[in-house]
Amino acid sequence: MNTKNFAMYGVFAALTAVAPSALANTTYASLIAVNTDGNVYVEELDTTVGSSSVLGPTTVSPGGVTTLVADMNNDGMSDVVCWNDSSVYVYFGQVSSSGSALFGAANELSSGSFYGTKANLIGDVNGDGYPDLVAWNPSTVYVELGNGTSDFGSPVEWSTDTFYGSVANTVNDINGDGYADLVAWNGSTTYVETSTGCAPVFPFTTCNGFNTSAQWLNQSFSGTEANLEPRYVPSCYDNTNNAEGLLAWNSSSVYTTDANSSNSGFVTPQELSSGAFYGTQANIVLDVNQDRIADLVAVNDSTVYVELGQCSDGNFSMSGSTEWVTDQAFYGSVGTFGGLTVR
Ligand SMILES: [Ca+2]
Ligand SMILES: [Ca+2]
Ligand SMILES: [Ca+2]
Ligand SMILES: [Ca+2]
Repeated sequence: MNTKNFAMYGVFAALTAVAPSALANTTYASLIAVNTDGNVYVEELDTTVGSSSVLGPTTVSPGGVTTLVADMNNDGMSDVVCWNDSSVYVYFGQVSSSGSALFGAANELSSGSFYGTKANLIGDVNGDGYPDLVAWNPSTVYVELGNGTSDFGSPVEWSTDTFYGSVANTVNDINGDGYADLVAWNGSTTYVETSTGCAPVFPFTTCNGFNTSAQWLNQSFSGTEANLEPRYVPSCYDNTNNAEGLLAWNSSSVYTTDANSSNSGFVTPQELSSGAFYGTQANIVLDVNQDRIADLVAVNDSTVYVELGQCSDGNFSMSGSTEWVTDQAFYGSVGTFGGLTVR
């Protein structure tokens, strides 16, 4: 998982190498607040405790089905994805300077009926580097493969199994093969459908899309505050696999689990953080201080608390809770998301 994080920083390095003018730009770990009136604000977090900068608004049309934040075109800046039942729009993040918009004009990624009744998610299921749209129904999962910029084409059925979780449904690369997988969270069991990376052609003669489901964890694992499958879970640099893990956030504990060494199940969950620590508005995994170690961010109405991930002699721990932003009302009525912005 940290390999991907290193790769992310590698991309920034490459960009600055070929575009000297970009040296003036700074990347921020940011909170992105989307409101029902369409106004999107960005709060750029300082890498050390202190004041933060609130920018915006830029106006979008929030999705009738869901609104998400992801980097759809792989330029290192988060984009806002607004998902409706018959259209999906992206507003690409752009380098902002004083007076310029944080996000560009609406760009239609998908047209026609396309959404799931269980979950609507973004993940790179075919491993080409471009995030894809995943519409999850109780007994079908449809995918529109991303190309970064324009119309994603028609939805393709990647799974025809009855498969979903009663607590949460997420998509990320669980077994570290580069293809994002489906994870169904039930609270006392967790099941996975791994991706083959191959888009099936009806009637599934070419490949399976997602493999049939397998139980990966047979014990209680879910959070009352958030059930996340972050791009990377807090860990030290010497992770031996690239798989991404699960994070269950409760009001007074945060647990994580990760794929076992054979990538066939989850290891016994470990407690990352104990004691009361959660946000009433959002609970986010983000690298706030940009040391390539994931941190926990708890967003309240007017405060932001952070627990920094830290490594010592290969052992991982969380710092205590720190009030990172004080007396700054910042959250979105549609949602508050973590991301990267560039200014
Ligand atoms: Ca982007
Ligand atoms: Ca893809
Ligand atoms: Ca995978
Ligand atoms: Ca960090």
